[in-house]
Amino acid sequence: MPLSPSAQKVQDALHTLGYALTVVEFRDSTRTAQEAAERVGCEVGQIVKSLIFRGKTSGKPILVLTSGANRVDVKRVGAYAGEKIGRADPAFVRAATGFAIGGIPPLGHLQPIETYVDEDLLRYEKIWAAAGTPNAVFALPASELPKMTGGKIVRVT
Ligand code: 5CA
Repeated sequence: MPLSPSAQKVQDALHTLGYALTVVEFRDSTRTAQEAAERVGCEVGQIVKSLIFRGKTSGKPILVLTSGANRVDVKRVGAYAGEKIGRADPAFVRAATGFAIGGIPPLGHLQPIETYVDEDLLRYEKIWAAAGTPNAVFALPASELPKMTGGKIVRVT
């Protein structure tokens, strides 16, 4: 089965960056971390949640790549960003990334986005991230995520 256009965009971005990683698209939903973990058969903590926040002063997007087992502390991440941050609405998320909520990938966005990587993800050897649609994911070695995204490794909880 060919990938849907948004999943193909992520596959192309991976190949362009030189990663031999493969996007997998499922018939059933991988919209939530729980569903994604069920589809691929891993712990929910091994799922990368790609969450877009908005700087309350700058208005710029901020991407937090967090373990599916964690809840982001917005005060903590705001301190790293140097301003208060809040959850972004779906239209802002799409404008910043080119993708819809539920399929936001960690890379391949319309613009470079300031990125933070949850240190807890690095406890795992293999992790899975969304790949452009609410049915698509790709597996990667956790150690590759910071380099792949230009993200800063931080505690987010
Ligand atoms: N495909 C899965 C696993 S990789 C996935 O994308 N998970 S996620 O956590 O990265 O994306 C879903 C997240 O989007 C939810 O945890 C929630 O924080 C956020 N979200 C869901 N609905 C909205 C909404 N209406 N506005 C803003 N954020 C939302």
